[in-house]
Amino acid sequence: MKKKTSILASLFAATMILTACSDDTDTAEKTEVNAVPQEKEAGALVITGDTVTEQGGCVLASRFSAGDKIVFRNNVIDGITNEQVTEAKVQVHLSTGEVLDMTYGKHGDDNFWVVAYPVTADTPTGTLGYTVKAEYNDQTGEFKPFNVAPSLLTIVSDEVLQTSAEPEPEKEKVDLTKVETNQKVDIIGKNFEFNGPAGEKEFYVKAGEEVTLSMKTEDGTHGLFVEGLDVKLDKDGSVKFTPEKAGEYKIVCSIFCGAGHGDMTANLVVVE
Ligand SMILES: [Cu+2]
Repeated sequence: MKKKTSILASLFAATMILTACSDDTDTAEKTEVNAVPQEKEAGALVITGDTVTEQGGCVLASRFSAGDKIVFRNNVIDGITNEQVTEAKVQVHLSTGEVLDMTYGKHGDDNFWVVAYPVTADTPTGTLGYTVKAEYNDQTGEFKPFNVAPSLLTIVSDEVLQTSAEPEPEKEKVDLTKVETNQKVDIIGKNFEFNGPAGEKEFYVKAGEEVTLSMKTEDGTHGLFVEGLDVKLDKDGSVKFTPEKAGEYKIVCSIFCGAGHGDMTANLVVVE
């Protein structure tokens, strides 16, 4: 009976994590990713963590389908000092045999270990087992999710997850021959959007002419990446490049910044 109580308590703790994602408010409490504490041995690393879906932002998830990304988040605590270990070998071992290296960094208001695993059409459906293993000096630690169905990761086919999502509204057709272009693109990054100074999300530039792209972040930590052009800014500043081919290039955030990371998009439209 005692054991049952502690499992229930853990599950309750896991549901509390949802509130840990409000990293866009200044008052957000600093909450550790702390879903399922493992047993602690003297001198052993203690690993705690959870999984979230990138598509839905920082929402706890255990069911994923193609196109989504599983984001593993973990704390690795030194069993001797009780401090978070920031330089260690931390890896997610998947039941598919794949091994993912985790990196330590700041996400929203918290620092923890993270790695994202893209689910593709080739990812086998069914249960996806995983173990997080850490090595630091002569300490090691391991984290496994509870071996009960609701705690395990499950890859489901698209149809299963298909919800009655509203179809995206058709974009207004812009006459690209008449559009005003500006080779100076200024983007403001904040939790969780990229905008121009007037709130715009589409930036029109001429092909074959140099573009100066700059980013300034107002809150959060963001990087800027222009898909298809291989242009990026890892921090505030500017970069010059000359787009040769007309087309629409998606601007995305290159740093996993927490809830709403996937919403951070804008468009660079290169016109002839
Ligand atoms: Cu971001």
